[in-house]
Amino acid sequence: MKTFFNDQHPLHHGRHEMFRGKLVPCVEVPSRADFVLQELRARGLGEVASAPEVDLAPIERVHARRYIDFLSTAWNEWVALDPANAELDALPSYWPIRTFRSDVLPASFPARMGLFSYDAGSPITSGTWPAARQGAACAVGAADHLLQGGRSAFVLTRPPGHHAGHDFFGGYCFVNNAAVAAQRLRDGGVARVAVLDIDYHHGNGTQAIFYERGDVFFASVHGDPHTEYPYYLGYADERGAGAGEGCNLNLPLPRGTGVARWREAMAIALQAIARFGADALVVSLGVDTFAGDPIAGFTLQSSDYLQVGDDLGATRLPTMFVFEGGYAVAEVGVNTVNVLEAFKQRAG
Ligand code: SP5
Ligand code: ZN
Repeated sequence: MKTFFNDQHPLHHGRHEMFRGKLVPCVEVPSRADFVLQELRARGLGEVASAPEVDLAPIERVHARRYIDFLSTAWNEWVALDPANAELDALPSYWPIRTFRSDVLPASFPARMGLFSYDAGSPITSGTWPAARQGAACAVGAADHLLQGGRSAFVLTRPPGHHAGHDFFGGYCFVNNAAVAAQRLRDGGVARVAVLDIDYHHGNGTQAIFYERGDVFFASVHGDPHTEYPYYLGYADERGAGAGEGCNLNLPLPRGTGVARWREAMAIALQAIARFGADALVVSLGVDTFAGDPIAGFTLQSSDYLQVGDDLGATRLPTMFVFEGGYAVAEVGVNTVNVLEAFKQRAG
């Protein structure tokens, strides 16, 4: 399996996130990706390549121009507010909910920061944009690998992407790598693409991007949003709209769910993807379903990820994996590579 590694990822290095009234150390840290890379190499999973830098066109297929403009200038604008800000992460303080306007782009940078975000847990740092942009380049590289006949690929990048929407960041995500890849596959001639999201948290950004589309199926197994982040999306009654009616499947599960029930849910998602008639599969691979994850609530064990990879390999679809969450840093490499290695063994 060919890995597209984002070697720019350490440029994104948040210091703090807002959590229940306090600034606390970020859980989404650079060492996450380094542990996965180390494990990939130790187990000889295959070639590790970096992606050629791409222009913004494939990102603009998914994200709004004014949002990309915001991301690419955000750090400089943050420091321009006050030179002392160079030592602080940028976090939003104001949000335009419901009866506020979102068509007006305020001149104030803090106002724009709120316009383009939905939480205060996703700091922008000096290197957030170059890291996120290069992550999208890796997603494009992996999609192109499938378009050229490759059977599988892995995008090893951070920051993650599945919470980022058409014009907003949140949930540690800025550019939606899985969505960029799915759209790239469509633009390259793949008629029907499925995105399967198995991160602990619902992939609200990916769902929203494709919600009214009949050409990209979105399925997600995740913690029940009644109690779990991102709270405001990911319920079972969200089934797609317009041309996308029936092309969205949410399988929320309660905190404490173990591997048996979790695998049953993934099997239901895979059946729906087969019925849809997908020609290629993008897996948003978060391993924050692990029992030891510090911010999640399922109880999968490291060995269970071998079974997950085997289940995915049985679909026989050209498949690309995109790294999302997983915050038990010491185990994140083993858990991720267990999925990939078992997939490879099953799929050949
Ligand atoms: C990609 C992904 O997995 N995003 C998850 C975003 C979850 N954000 C909300 C969780 C807040 C917990 N962080 C505070 C940790 C204090 N111990
Ligand atoms: Zn997650």
